[in-house]
Amino acid sequence: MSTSRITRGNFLRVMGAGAVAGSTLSVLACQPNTNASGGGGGGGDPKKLALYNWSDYVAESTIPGFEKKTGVKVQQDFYSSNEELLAKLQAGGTGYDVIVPSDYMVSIMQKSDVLEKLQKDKIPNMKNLDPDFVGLSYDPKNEYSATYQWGTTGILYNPEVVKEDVTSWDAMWDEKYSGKIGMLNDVRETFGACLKRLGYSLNSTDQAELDEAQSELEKQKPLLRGYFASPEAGDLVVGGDLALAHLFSGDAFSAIAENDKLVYVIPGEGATRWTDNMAIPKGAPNPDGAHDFINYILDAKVGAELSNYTYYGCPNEAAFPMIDKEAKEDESIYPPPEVFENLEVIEDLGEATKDYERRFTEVKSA
Ligand code: N2P
Repeated sequence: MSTSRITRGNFLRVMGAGAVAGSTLSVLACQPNTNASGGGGGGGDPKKLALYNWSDYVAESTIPGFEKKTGVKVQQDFYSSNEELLAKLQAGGTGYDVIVPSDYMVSIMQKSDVLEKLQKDKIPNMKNLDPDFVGLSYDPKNEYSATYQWGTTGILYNPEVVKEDVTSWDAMWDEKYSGKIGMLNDVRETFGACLKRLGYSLNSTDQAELDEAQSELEKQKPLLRGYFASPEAGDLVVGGDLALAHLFSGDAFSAIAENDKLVYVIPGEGATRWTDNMAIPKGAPNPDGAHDFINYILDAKVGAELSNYTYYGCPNEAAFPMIDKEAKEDESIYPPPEVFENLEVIEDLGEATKDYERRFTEVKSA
């Protein structure tokens, strides 16, 4: 297992996006967690912590470091979309202590009453967060969440098959690559990419715009190899099954670590910029351990190790001086202003969420 993710710089290629290299992360042992959760939380084994996270989202040192420091053993399970995480929590009894929802999902979860309020006095390292990542609209007082990492969702492609610079989402609709295109199995991301391609906001609730996006996704579907989870899409590009994949930036960088000819781009029409956050689900068996874990992640050194490994954006101001220079200078991680301005954050659309879900189900079953 390699410890350094950054082996070379291969900077800005297309529309402010570049490619970087690093090593892949081996996923920690994953076993289903079957602890029952009690109503008000607590009551679990204080020496165990259940983390429910996106895959490839901790450094090699992150969990062993916490276990060594606290004597608390961490069990990690994985999900691949915010909607999967929400469904799991709503089904109840997950026994998870810490989860990592994105921006809009923090808002949905808070309204759905599945989150515990954070006890800020137990998270003194909150002060390390960059002010740009504190008090965001989805949780203005950080009552429920603390920022973990941030990144983008774009396109990874193989230039040996796609012999033109990819600058637009149009590439994902190009018949030349029929059968070699993968989109995310993620309602907001996939509708979002399509809405951006059409020049609309990825938070649109305009029925005419959504009808148009749905019809475009239905047209795209026969060209697709499928809808995938992001890490799987990266693997399929590496393995040659896909020429173009819609995926999260860090998963693209993991794929590039295996084949440095691959390129990650943020299409010119714009894309998603997301912020993921640590939160504690209602009924967490070990809320004290959960607060300790959140505080540990927000430590400057731990935060730097995390972002140096995941190759996502570091929201920890105190950690920033320890972020690898190559990463800091990489515009596919920290996009320049003209690219950044084109990125949009997915918002909680309230009732319209159901409309998106119905439409995505229709697309997938078309
Ligand atoms: C981590 C994926 C992060 C997530 N591999 C998207 N919000």
